[in-house]
Amino acid sequence: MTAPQLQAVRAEFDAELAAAGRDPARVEEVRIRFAGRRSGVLRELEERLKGLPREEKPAYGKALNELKQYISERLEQARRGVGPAREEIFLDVTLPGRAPRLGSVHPVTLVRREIEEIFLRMGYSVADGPEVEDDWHNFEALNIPPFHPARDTQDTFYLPGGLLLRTHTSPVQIRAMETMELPLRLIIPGRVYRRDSDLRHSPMFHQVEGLVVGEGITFAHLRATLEAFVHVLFDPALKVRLRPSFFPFTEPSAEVDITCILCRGQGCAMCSGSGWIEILGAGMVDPRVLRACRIDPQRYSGFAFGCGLDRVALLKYGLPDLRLLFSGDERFLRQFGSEGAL
Ligand code: 2U9
Repeated sequence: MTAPQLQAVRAEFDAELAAAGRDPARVEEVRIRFAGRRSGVLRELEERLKGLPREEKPAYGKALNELKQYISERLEQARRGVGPAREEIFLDVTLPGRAPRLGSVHPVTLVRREIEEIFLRMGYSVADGPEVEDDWHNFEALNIPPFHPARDTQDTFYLPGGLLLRTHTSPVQIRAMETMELPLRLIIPGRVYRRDSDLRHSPMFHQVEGLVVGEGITFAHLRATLEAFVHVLFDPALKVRLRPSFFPFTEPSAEVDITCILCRGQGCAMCSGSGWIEILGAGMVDPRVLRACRIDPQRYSGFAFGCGLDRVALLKYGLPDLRLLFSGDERFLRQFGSEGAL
């Protein structure tokens, strides 16, 4: 056995190890065949060393040791699955790194934060309250008598024990008026629930409501506040229109329209040709509501407003279908702000 013959053994080993790939059982077969203690090829070659003429032993011994070292290193690499071939494939340091996937901020959250910011700058506080409510805070104190259609089982999710899922965030304002000192300026964003589900209605949706109570609060304050609000939220060039309306908890009441943000008042499909889009409901807090919260309507007055956050998100981002907001579809959600995702 000469050094070139050892080269041949090495080539044979390389070929078999390459054929074994990353299959641990096949790598083990190669190990046994070449490095097995009893009958491996290396063991056989060691035996032959003994029978060589004296002068040939050093050169052969050295070459055999190198081969043993090589085989043991390559087997170890193969067992760990990091042979040179694998490094060449998987360690291309010129490839761009993989960016970790961050979440994105839901469009309704974006709109809620924006609205909160606008009112915080006007001196308001942000409040919240329970989503499971009692009849008093959700209806009675808001001047919604037992026969009012808003109490119809079609609209309200009733729970055992006389409780219900709040149908608006207004009960939070009732709780605030019952407990907080006057004057107060609050906005309340939150989830509300109604038994309604179609193209434009979801059984859970989001509202933001506002309430100001103090001495000398007038309808002019209401109008100026809502104009400032929609000018910052949408566009300072928008016109704002108040239409007389009715809500049990406000008197007088109004529905608030803005110039259609799609056609700028020309008339289009979004505004049904009218040039106007309804964006808010509002009014002066009904004296009966103030009295229910033990506030003297002779001394104090207040205004309130309400707005559907989901609808604002549809308008602001030009979305075609409310249900997109609740689909959880990542392809949709990924398109929205990812800054400081949490
Ligand atoms: C108190 C007194 C008055 C809140 C108001 C509206 C008018 C209104 C709707 C807008 C779209 C609900 O999400 S929506 O469907 N809201 O039109 N909300 S006034 O008035 C209050 C609230 C609390 C104590």
